[in-house]
Amino acid sequence: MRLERLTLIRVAMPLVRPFTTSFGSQSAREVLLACADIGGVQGWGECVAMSEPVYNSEYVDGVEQVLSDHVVPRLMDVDDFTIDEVGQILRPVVGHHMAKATVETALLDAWLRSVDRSLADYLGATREQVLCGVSVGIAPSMEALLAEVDGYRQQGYRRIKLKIQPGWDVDPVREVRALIGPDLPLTVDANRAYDRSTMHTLLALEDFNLQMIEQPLPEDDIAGHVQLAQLLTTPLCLDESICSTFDAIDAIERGACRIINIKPGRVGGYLESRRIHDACAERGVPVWCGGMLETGIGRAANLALAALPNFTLPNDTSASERYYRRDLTAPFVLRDGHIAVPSGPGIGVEVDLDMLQAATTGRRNLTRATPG
Ligand code: NPQ
Ligand code: MG
Repeated sequence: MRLERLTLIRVAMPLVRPFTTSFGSQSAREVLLACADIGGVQGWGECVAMSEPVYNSEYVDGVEQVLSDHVVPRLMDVDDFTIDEVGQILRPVVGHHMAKATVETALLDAWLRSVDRSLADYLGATREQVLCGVSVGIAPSMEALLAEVDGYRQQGYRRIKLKIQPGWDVDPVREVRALIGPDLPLTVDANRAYDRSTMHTLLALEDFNLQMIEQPLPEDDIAGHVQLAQLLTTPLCLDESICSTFDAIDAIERGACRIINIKPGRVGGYLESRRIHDACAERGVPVWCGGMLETGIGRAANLALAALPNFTLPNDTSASERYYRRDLTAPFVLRDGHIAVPSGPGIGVEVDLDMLQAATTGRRNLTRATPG
């Protein structure tokens, strides 16, 4: 393929309700989209970076700059390349996984559309629908939390994940476990909010039959996760700590986690995500697909990935209505705790161009003639 033009589009997407975690509260998402044109076929990629570098070091303005000044020019310098060569072409650009994933996915979507093949089929999917969980933010009160969780339980979600932080951990877990009963899977996600001096609080969570504790300590404190894992029977899951297959294998072999959350944007794309999936399968470590409040464009691609065999735990691939009143694609709907995997060519969804236009706050064309 040959990248003729890449259009960057910014859209503002208000959330149905504020989403609060240990690193802040969001009431809207600023989403950067990439539309790649290869031989007249268009492909879409969604950037999962936030407006501020509070989930990880990447943020929307920074992604746009590294794409226009460093990533896209390198791809436009190559007259013909395959999707497998994109990673190699971009290797000189260190880091910036969310930026690279955005472009690689847009190219992957365009190429698969041009050969009339679905992303699910290309990645090696073995399911036609995936198991869905839901992520529940830190609430203004216990009543508000229980009401929100009860709503998701009635909608049929197959796992409840609670955001926790010091001071909002044991009580919400106890109350929610009492509400949902002993059988519905329950997990917690700290988003790195604890450290070596506060991690012992988490021992109190052992009484509530949690399926996992996600990212309790800072992303670079692997040794701390090893220590904590030895104190707990509840499995640890890593999210922010895993940015590559190397990170995944290292964390598993050191005993820092027994479950891995795969987010394509965090690891540099769907090809690296498949490599992490395979490395975990070889080591008997289950994976699940994490979410970054994607619109239907990113959600469609995540559903294809979550259809791979070793994605055996409920995924943060929630229904569109969990986050958005109106999505950029036809809405993804939860049916009996599952969402169907798109089967059309590429990511398998069409972008609602009217909704896109209405939500667009900025647009930029990157072409071969005038790179960046
Ligand atoms: C996680 N995702 O698993 C992340 C955290 C997160 C579904 O919990 C805007 C964009 C707001 C991405 C808030 C979920 C976000 C965000 C939280 C990601 O750690
Ligand atoms: Mg997480």
